[in-house]
Parts: sequence; C-alpha cells; structure tokens
Amino acid sequence: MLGERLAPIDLYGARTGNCLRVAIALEEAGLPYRPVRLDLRRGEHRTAEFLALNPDGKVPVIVDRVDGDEVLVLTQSNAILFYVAEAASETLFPVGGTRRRVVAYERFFYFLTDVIAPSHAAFQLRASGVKDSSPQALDLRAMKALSVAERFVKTSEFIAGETFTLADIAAITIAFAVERHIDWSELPQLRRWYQAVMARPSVIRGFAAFGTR
Ligand SMILES: N[C@@H](CCC(=O)N[C@@H](CS)C(=O)NCC(=O)O)C(=O)O
Repeated sequence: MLGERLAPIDLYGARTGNCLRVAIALEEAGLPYRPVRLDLRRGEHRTAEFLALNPDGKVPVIVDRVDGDEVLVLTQSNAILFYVAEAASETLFPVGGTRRRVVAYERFFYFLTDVIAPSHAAFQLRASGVKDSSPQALDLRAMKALSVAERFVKTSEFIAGETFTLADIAAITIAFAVERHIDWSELPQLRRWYQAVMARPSVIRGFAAFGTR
C-alpha cells in the first residue's frame, strides 16, 4: 500500500509513443503528475542532470516521492505503465479474475511485440539510413498485425474486454501513428473503438501532455 504522495509525479519525456502511453495512463489513473518535456533533437536527454536519473539517456522516466519511501526513479515505459496501473487499483489492469487479467496481458503484449516493435524497428532502420525494402517489410508486418485487432473489438467494447485497460493504451498510440495508412472501411469495429478512445478526455489530455507538435 502506497503512502501519501508528497508531490506530483515528474514525468520526463517527449512526444513519442513510449512517453505518450505513460501520460495517458497517468491521466486515466487520475494521478497528479507534471510533464517535463525534453527536446531530444537538441540532446536534452544527454545532460548530466538527466543522465543522473537515467544513465541510458532515454525517456520516459518518472520520479515519484511517496511518504515513508525512498524517492522512486523509474525508467522503461512498460514498467512505468504497470506501476501506474497498480497505483490506480483496478482501473487500468484487471486484478481480480485470472481470465480477465491474462487476456489483458495477451492483448497488451500483442500490441507491444507484434505491432509496435516491428514499426519501431522500421523507424530505426530508416533513421540509420537503410535504403533497401526492409523498413517497408516491417511496416507491412505491423499494419497486418494491427488489422488483426478487429477481432479483439468485435465482441467487446475495448481491446481486452468491457473496460479500458493498458491494452487500449498500447493500441491507441500506434493506431494514431499509422492512422492514415489504415484501410478503415475493412475494419469497422476497430474504427468504432478508435474513435471512442480518441474522444476519451484522458486520452486527449495524455496526447497533449508534451505539446501538440
Ligand atoms: N525500452 C524503453 C525505450 C526508451 C526509448 O528508446 N526512448 C526513446 C524515446 S521513445 C529515447 O529516449 N530516445 C533517445 C535516444 O535513444 O537517444 C522504454 O520502453 O522506455
């Protein structure tokens, strides 16, 4: 059981999928937080001050000060998501009922490993100057995996059942990033889910946490 939070959680980040997912989770959990935007292009994640928080020089990072505990500095967006979910009790990740919980894990990791990972790898290859067709092949793989998610929302309102969970958060940032490449006419249930989630106040605020551009 966490003690009283002494200050808003500092969230160091930028307008990237990893950071936006954390901001959306914090919004959805209703936890007080303060976004600290770093300009990655200007190397603000490489300053001595930031490297003291995360020697890897990567965002997101949270700093949480809870009464009676050592200051918590946490890196790795997915570890942070589960920390936030735990602090939010049952809201973001089902704790009761093994079946509900394992389905939420299944869908959460589906998006991380089958959609976000190949898409991220394609981005990295392009950024490193690769000119062959491998980034395109990875993007295609990610898009195919994303369209499979139509079946997740065919019989339920959200990605892992009838409540909004971390699986929806994993899905929404990548769906937003590739929105214009999706053939929505083939994916009516995914479109219904996408529109509903993008209109959610916590999601709107989370997307805006590090500015709109
Ligand atoms: N596995 C880490 C990846 C963190 C990561 O790669 N962050 C990127 C932004 S999304 C970053 O800080 N890039 C700056 C750099 O690598 O120099 C996580 O999930 O938090």
